[in-house]
Amino acid sequence: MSPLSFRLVVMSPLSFRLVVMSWLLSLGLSSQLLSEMYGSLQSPNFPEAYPSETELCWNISVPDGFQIKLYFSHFDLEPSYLCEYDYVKVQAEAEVLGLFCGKEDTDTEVVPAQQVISSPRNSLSIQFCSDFSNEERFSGFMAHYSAVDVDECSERSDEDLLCDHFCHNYIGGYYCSCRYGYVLHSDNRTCRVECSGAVFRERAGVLSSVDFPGPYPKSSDCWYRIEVDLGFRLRLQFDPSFDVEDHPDISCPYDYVKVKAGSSEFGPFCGDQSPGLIQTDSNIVTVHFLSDNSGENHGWRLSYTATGSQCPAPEAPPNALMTPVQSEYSFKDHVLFTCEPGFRLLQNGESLDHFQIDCQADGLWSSRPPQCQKT
Ligand SMILES: [Ca+2]
Ligand SMILES: [Ca+2]
Ligand SMILES: [Ca+2]
Repeated sequence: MSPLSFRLVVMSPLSFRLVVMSWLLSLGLSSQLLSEMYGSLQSPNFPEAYPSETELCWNISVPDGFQIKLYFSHFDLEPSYLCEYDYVKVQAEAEVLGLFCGKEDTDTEVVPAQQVISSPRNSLSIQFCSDFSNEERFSGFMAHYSAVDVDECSERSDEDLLCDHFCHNYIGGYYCSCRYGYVLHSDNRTCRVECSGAVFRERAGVLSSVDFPGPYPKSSDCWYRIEVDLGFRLRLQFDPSFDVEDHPDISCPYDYVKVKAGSSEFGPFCGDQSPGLIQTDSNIVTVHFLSDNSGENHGWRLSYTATGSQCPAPEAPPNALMTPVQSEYSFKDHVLFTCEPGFRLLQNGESLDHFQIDCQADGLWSSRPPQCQKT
């Protein structure tokens, strides 16, 4: 066990396990684990000549959020065609970052010289191999490594890890934040909105996805309720401009709009085809809009109107005057009857100046028209 490994033993149970593992490995594979934030490694007997028939491996592992920078302060190995005799190989996750031998660069040999080798992630392995001879007494190598912070905000390699709005780098990690009005989702990267709870009570109105026609927020679950007086029926008209993330084969697996009216359901809707006009039989409609954690789509907008039940056009009895005269009458419309001069108005045997009937929620008039009798 090397002095470096021995120092690790007192650190933590995890380090202890790793050291034991590396010690066991070293019995067969001569492999050593380096898990400090910085350190050095060297060929056996350095700065004396390295032994022949030797294979050694150093595995450097640092915490997530760091990468490893490695450089060689000394390098002197036997030169050979494509480094087939003695060599140092630097690898990260099965990718070879460097294969070195010799004392200086030639057509077929590469030395690390001044270059700093960076691991893509938080691990790096260095392998040293010597063949059966070292007659010229090459002195081997000395290398140093250090863990450096990964600036996740500027690297932006993995789209799934990107912050939706703002990214803040710190040493050993990063965090995301959101624009005003948005809240960070529990995935810690997408920004959602609080968009539920609104109740629309006017007889006509407009509702849309948040920020329409800008891209709608991710990871959001929005419930909109339209509620008008009993007897009205809600009619929804979606704008032709409609853009909700879809899938070519599966029906709306990511984002969708659904409309619920009484026992009827419409949707789910997604894609770029507007749902158009939806006539419901209900005075209460719920619009549900769900978005997942990715995609940039422009969303939707709809305008709604409440129409009352239709009553049949009443017929004015002889010698009666009726106002207003319309082609259609619907819920909450009134009609007022009076009689021509020389006639009196009679309703249920009562003599009145005028008489009003109302179009009711069920599409029937509140009463029959009155009679006009000659005085
Ligand atoms: Ca050799
Ligand atoms: Ca960082
Ligand atoms: Ca989406």
